[in-house]
Amino acid sequence: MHIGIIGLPNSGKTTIFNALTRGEVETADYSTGHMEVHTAVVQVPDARVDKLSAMYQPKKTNYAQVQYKDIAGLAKGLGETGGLAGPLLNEIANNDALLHVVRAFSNPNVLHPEGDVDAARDIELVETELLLNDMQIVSNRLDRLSQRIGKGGKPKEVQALKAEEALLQRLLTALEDEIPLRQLELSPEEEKSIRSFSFLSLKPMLILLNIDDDADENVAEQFTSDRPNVAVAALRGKLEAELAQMEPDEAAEFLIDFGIAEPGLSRVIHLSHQLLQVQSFFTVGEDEVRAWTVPVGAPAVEAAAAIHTDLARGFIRAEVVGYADLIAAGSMAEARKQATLRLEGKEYIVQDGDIVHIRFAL
Ligand SMILES: Nc1nc2c(ncn2[C@@H]2O[C@H](COP(=O)(O)OP(=O)(O)OP(=O)(O)O)[C@@H](O)[C@H]2O)c(=O)[nH]1
Ligand SMILES: [Mg+2]
Repeated sequence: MHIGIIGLPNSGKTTIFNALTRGEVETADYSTGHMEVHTAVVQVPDARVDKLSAMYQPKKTNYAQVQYKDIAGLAKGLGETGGLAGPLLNEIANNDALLHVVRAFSNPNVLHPEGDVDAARDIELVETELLLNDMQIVSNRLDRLSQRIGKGGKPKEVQALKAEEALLQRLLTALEDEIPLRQLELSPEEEKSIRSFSFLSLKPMLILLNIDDDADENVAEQFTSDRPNVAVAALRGKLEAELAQMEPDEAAEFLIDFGIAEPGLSRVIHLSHQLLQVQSFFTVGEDEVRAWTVPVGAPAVEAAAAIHTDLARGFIRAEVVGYADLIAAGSMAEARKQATLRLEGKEYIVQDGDIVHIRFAL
């Protein structure tokens, strides 16, 4: 799962990035003029993995991973002037979801590019940049399509080009009405056909209000909308960044003192999972206990493919037991006796927390 952190200058993107990545070593840190990108991969905290690992005492324990990219350089007017082109655009486009950091902290010493703090305005401002960027891509493609269609060709090809034109026209109409593409109802085929454009407003977005240390996280409710593929949450960026630097004992005390129910890191990950409609399944053994991420609704054969394409190709059966059932049984052998361990076929819909063992032959 790749998540790109975007937002206006000084909104606290890097602060939030540090909070989320807990001072993990940066795997990339480069600056090209006004663009700067930090990348970090973090393990998804999961108590179930901890428990399975305690049960199996494996050589390796691997949590699911999330990659965060802190992408600086998104300023007002970039989408319009085509400034989102090139490396910056690629950095934003190469993510499964966007984490939009919105300034909601007051600190007068930190300059706001728009002059004052207004979260609702900033949310729209950044959204507009994404829309304008997509509009430009769609218009360019439509121009080229109409030229291609004008030239004629085999009926089948022309038909395909016209179908694409109709779809892109629909997208353009939405964008002109300031409707982000993530709000459209697209069929899986339509989604597939536009995937290569990497539209920014199509990406699920988590809006993260960066609030003051003493502010109430419930402010997020004011902004919560029923817009599809958008979630809103509030995080005390500076506080959470400090928290992320602490030793576990100290951090636990800090959480209680500040009434933080769940550290930002896990909250943001959980929200991202919901937003992206993905879930975890596990593989266990003496060698390795490992969490894997698959879309909600994925069949067993897709879970197999997530592990290795060979497992999907040679898929015979999946041995499956629910997490709670395995813990209740205490071992795979006992789960088998209790018949909570089942044999499932390719079409079985994987459930969150399933422990899966793929039987395969090549
Ligand atoms: N009080 C307060 N200050 C914050 C908070 N988050 C960030 N700041 C301050 O705001 C300034 C900018 O924070 P950054 O995290 O660098 O912001 P940014 O969005 O990465 O900025 P650019 O990369 O320049 O676009 C710093 O001085 C931070 O200390 C917060 O939650 N509360
Ligand atoms: Mg920054």
